[in-house]
Amino acid sequence: MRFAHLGDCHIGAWRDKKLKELNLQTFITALDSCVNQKVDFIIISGDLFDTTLPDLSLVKKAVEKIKEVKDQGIPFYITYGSHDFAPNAVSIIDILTSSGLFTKVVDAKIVDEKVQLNFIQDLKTGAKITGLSGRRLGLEKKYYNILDIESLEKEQGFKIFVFHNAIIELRSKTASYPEGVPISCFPKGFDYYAGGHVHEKIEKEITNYGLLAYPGALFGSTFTDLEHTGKGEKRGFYIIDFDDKITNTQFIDVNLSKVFFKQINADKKTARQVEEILKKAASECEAKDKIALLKVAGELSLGKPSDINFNAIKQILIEKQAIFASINHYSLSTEEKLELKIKGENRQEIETKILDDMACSFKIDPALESEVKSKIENKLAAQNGINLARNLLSSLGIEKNEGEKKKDFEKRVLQNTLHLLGLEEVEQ
Ligand SMILES: [Mn+2]
Repeated sequence: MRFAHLGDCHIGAWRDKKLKELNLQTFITALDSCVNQKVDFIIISGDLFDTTLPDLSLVKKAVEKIKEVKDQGIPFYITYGSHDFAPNAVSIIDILTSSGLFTKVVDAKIVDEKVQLNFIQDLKTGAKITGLSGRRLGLEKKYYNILDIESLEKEQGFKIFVFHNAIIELRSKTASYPEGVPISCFPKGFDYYAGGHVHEKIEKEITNYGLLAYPGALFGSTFTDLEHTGKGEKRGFYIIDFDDKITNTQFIDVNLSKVFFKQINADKKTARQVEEILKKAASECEAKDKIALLKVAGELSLGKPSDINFNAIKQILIEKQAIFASINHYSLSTEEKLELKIKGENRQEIETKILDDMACSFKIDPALESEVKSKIENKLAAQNGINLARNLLSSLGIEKNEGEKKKDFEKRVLQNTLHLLGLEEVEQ
C-alpha cells in the first residue's frame, strides 16, 4: 500500500502569468505522477491554494485534475494551511470539500475544554488519519495546548498525523518561521507525521514519535523560495509505502524548470561597478528556459541603488529567453544614508523588523489601573503585540471578493478583526 504526501502547493500565488502557470503545471504533473506510481490516497498538508478564494480559472484547472485523479479511485485527505484559511470566511477548500472532492482531515470537537480529534479511516488501506489545520501566524498553538493527546496515542493501527506548522526543535532548517510548536505537543507513536508550512524539505525519524516529513513547497510561492530552489533545494513530494509499518519512503522530484540564481555582494563597491558586475552576470547566465534570478545586497560606497539600471539588466536575461527574470535589490543600500533605515529581503522581513523595533519601545501609561495595565501588557507587549499587529495587518489587508457586496465585505473585515482582538467568541 502506498500514499503520496504533498504540501504547500500555493495555487494562485504569483502575479506573473508564466510563474502562475508553471506553479499550476507543477501541481498537475505531481498528480499525474501520483497516478503513475499507483498511490492509494493523497495527503495535502495545507496551503493547497495561496488564498481563501484564488483566481477561479486556476481553481477550475486544478479541480479538473483533482477530479480526474479521484475518479480513478484515489481519495484526497486535506487540511487547511495558513494561507487558505481565514476565520469567519468561506475558503475554496470548504467549497471543494462540500462537493465531495476532498475529505477534510480535521474532525475536531471540544469536550471538557479539550480538543478531541477523530480519525478518518481510509477505506481501501485501513490507514487512520487525523491532524490539525494551520492558522495564520501561529494561532494553532492554542489548539495544541488543549489537545487530548491520550486518546490519539491509544488508537491502534497505521496512523498518520497531518499538520501545518513549524516545529521548534527543527529550527535550524526553519529559522524563517518564527512561530512554531514544540514536538512535545504532538501525540507520540504515529507512523507518519505529514507536515506543511515549512517550505523546505525535511525528513526526520523522531524517537518515540515516528517519521516526520515536510515535502516543502511544491514549486514555491515567494522569490525567497525560488532562490532556495536555485541554490539546490529539491522540489517535489513524498511517496510512502507501508503495510502495518512504513516500508519505504521516496522523494519524487517535480522540477519543471530550472532556476538560475546568483547573489552579488555590493559592499564597498560603487553603483557603477555593481551595474557592470550585474551586466556581466546576466550576459554569462545560460538563461534559456530558466527562471533567472539575480540578487544584489550590501552597502554601496558611492552612488545610490537607483543609479543602477536594473531594467536593462533584466532585459539581457529576457533576450536570452529566460522564462522569467528578476533582480532582487531590496537589501541594497548606500553609505550615503539617504535611503531606508530598515533593510530586509522581502516585505514580510521588513514588516517584522519594524514591528520588532516598535515592540521594543512600547510603553504603558503608568497612570492606568494595574488591572488594565496587565491586560494591555498581555495583549500588546513583546511577542504577543507583534503577533497581534501582524495578524491585524494581514486581516485588514484582505481584498473585496469579486461580486461581494461592500456591506458583506466590511462585515467580514470587522468580524476577522474582532476575532483577532479577542472581542468575539468564534465557533470552532
Ligand atoms: Mn505555505
